[in-house]
Amino acid sequence: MTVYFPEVSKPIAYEGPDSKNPLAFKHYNPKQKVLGKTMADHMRFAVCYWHTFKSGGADMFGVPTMKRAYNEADSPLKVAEQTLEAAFEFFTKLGVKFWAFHDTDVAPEAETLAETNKNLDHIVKLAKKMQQDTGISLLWGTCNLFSHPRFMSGASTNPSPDVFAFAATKVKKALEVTKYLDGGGYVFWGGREGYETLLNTDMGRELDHLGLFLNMAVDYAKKIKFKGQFYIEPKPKEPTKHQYDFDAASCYAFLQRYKLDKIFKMNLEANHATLAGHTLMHEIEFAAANGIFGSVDANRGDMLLGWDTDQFPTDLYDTTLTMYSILKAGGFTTGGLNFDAHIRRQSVDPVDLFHAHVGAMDCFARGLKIAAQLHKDKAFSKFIKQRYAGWDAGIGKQIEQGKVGFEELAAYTLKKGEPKLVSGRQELLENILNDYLC
Ligand code: XLS
Ligand code: CA
Ligand code: CA
Repeated sequence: MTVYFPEVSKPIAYEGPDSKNPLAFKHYNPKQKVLGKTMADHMRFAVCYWHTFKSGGADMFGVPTMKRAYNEADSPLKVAEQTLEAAFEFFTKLGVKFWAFHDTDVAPEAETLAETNKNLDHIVKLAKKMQQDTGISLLWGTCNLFSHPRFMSGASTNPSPDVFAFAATKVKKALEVTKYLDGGGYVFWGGREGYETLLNTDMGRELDHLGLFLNMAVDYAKKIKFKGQFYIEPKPKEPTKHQYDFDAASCYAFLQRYKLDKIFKMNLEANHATLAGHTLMHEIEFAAANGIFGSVDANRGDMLLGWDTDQFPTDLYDTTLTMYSILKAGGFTTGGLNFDAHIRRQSVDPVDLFHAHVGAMDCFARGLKIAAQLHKDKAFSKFIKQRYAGWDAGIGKQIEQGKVGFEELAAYTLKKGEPKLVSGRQELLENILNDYLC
């Protein structure tokens, strides 16, 4: 069997914080228990197929920079087979238990959809065997409804019903494939479900079509007995100027309107939160507060750039706060941390893929340990509890219990007078966070 990553001869091991080996974990010890659960179970790391194996460093100004042995073959199907082998070698050496892919990442598109589906069937059969042999599972499957020119004006929100039908046909197949691979979930990212200009767009009609489409997907999943979790992935812009699934809050409003809020959860991406003017922590806490927190695409943007750079997460401040909110939300059930990130154009060597993933996993492991300590010590929750204590008794309790209305509150206020100013202690809390980080 061909070895595609000879630079890494054995699985990446945990060597502890003093190790100087760049290809070892210094903090991620999969079996180590944190708050009663192993690190592996807390984080459920997944490698994403599209960035890690299919993006070759191309950008708008230049062709791919990265050469990969698995791309050398005389037919696209052979390339797909080799890439799959390389992917499972990579997952195994890295020690992750999950992967994620779009239909078009794993199998080549042919002249007709029927032939494309044949390619897909061939590849997923091989993938099923590799999953069985390695114990690696599919975190979620999805369908690419944005790259082909037919989807230039959207998929389910396309002005043409023929494109809607085409997209439905592709999602039908992707759901079957995800079920076949025992996928734990299925993601809908609305790649081009949005608009460039309202001058040519019937927004209300497009939203109705998106709602119809997702309901059809739910019906079909029931029919084929696909039990995985459905996720919707917010992103405010790019590729379209405005995307309907803008952020967790707008997705939640949409899901409620189309009676999907009990079925879908959120797949939240760090970089998308940034683009929406939020933090990932905000998105997770909003989702958790509304019972729709599901999974995370772990990456980061660049605060100096306004686009989706999909970089590997290496900022300890971010990973700590992400893990803090995930722990607060009760942790993952079906979801996980999927590295929806790609190495930079200049990181041309296959070993750079390992450096990126090892560093990101370690950064999350450190974040988890710090976040767990913050929770254990109630570093912030003690303060928050105290801050809202007024609601646990007296007038606060009466308001929460619906026992008083405007008249009672007016009588109360006129008697009590001006409320006392209470410090929010932001600077103190930020200092406490820094104390835990260092
Ligand atoms: C693109 C999205 C995409 C989804 C899956 O910005 O992040 O990769 O995660 O379709
Ligand atoms: Ca994503
Ligand atoms: Ca992204």
